[in-house]
Amino acid sequence: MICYDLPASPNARRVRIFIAEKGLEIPTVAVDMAKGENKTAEYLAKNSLGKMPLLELDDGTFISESHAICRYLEEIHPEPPLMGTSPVERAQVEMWNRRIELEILLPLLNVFIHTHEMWKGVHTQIPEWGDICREKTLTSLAWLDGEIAGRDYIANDTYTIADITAQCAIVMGKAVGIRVPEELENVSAWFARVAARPTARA
Ligand SMILES: N[C@@H](CCC(=O)N[C@@H](CS)C(=O)NCC(=O)O)C(=O)O
Repeated sequence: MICYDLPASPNARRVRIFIAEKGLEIPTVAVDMAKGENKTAEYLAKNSLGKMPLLELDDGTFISESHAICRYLEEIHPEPPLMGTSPVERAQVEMWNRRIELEILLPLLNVFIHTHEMWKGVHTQIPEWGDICREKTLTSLAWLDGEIAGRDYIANDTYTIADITAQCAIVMGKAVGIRVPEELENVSAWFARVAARPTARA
């Protein structure tokens, strides 16, 4: 197996942390977006969207989309479970992961894409949209703070992919000056908890 990686990417980081939490060793290839390596014919043949992360299996199958990659790894290496173990748990982890993707990761990505230097000339930037997404992110963090009151982790009482998605989003937020406001005590405590895990810097 090979994992095509983009070191600065929150989505690629989600997969790296997932792999580390599973205790797996999967060789990675860093794709240099600045050099256009993800737009070469060779890479586009592997993933026609030219995005990372991307998992190549030993039989030549390619799996893109960070959640799909994690799902595959969870199926072949169920321990420790990171996506729930019963039908209800699996649904709740999925629900929370989706909520975090849509309510926090997506607006943060938009802040990044529409306001950060790195994306100048790569994607059309609409800074006003970035500002709207910045506000949306802060509203969503306040919502999450209420939701996780009394819980150590986001989806249930164990660490799951929903936590991984949220911690990667928050790490990326720092690059665009968005930090968890101090008054959001539940999110702050949760982030300190997940950031202290040995895998957090994967
Ligand atoms: N939904 C995809 C998103 C993948 C994605 O957008 N990756 C970004 C980095 S975070 C990328 O490779 N962008 C390259 C480009 O847009 O040219 C996932 O979850 O893996």
